[in-house]
Amino acid sequence: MNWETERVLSTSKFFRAFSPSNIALAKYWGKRDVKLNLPTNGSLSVTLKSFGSFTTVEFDPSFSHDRLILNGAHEPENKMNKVARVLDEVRALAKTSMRARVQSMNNFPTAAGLASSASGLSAVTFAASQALGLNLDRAKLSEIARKGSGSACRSFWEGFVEWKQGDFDDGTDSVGSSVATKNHMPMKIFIAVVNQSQKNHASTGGMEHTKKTSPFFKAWVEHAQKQTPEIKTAVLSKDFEKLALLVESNCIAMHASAMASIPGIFYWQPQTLEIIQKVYQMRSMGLNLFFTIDAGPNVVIFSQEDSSSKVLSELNTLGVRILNTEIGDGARAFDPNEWQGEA
Ligand code: 2P0
Repeated sequence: MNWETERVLSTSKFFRAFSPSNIALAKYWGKRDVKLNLPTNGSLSVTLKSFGSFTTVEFDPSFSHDRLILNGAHEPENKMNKVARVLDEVRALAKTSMRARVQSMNNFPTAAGLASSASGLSAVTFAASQALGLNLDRAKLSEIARKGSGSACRSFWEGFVEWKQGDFDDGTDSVGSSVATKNHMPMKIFIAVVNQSQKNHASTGGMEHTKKTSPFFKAWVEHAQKQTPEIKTAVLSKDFEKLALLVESNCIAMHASAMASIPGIFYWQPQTLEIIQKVYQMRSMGLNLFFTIDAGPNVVIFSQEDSSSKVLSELNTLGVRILNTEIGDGARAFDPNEWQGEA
């Protein structure tokens, strides 16, 4: 995509936004309200510096319907649900019925298994609201983005971000907020890319299936409700050792609840376990690191800076692609010259 040559009509309202992906240290896995994406437990994430969605939203009175061009390809209308939900919310606030053209490019490889719905839906929310002249604060942007995709509500802040479970039926108190800045607890982030194919169970369906059929779902929710505040405390007190144990336990409990569904959902592949073993081995060598795994086979490894060069050289012996980044900033405007293609 060439951002310079994209068509912008003289009558249109237009904005470009970059929004980063985020990786949960305390995971979201289960909804108490499917329509509003209200979670069964709070979660806490880290905002990624280098990987996210570069998104333009253009509203024009001449457009007859909403369109989404994702990584250069037109998406069929039946794949527009999440984007349309966000656009409808923004239109209602701006009191307009103009349709939109959304163009979004991810700079991370599709195979990286990063949450493209988190970066994509937060970018659409920010760009659409700015294009229509709404100067919404981050909490309001977070509330709107959550209705598109739950994890998107965490991409508006730098550093460490909490998404509160909330108590209200309308979800207005179930939004993200900043826990700590990106420099609070510096870490290197490595993504070990196990598999090139798309994941076999989309998160939305995977969560519902786990909730309906897994004998461990209730235990997972109780565990997560207890652990999320503990993970927040470990972050605030910069207790890396405690954080490592809690994050790995949270990840394994989430996956165990999904695996016990009927039929089971296995996101892990043999190499996923091999990398977990490698993390344990590196820790026994005195390196400071921990892992987490989202709804796919790839492993995300967080390393303290003093261990990171040794961790990277050990990871490179595994024969899988390793992407690396750091903790970064939340959603913002972008200049088209920033786009450098897929990492
Ligand atoms: C998380 N995941 O906390 C967890 C861990 C995947 C595993 O948030 O249905 O794409 O759109 O609200 O946000 C992925 O879930 O799901 C996710 P929807 P979403 O990062």
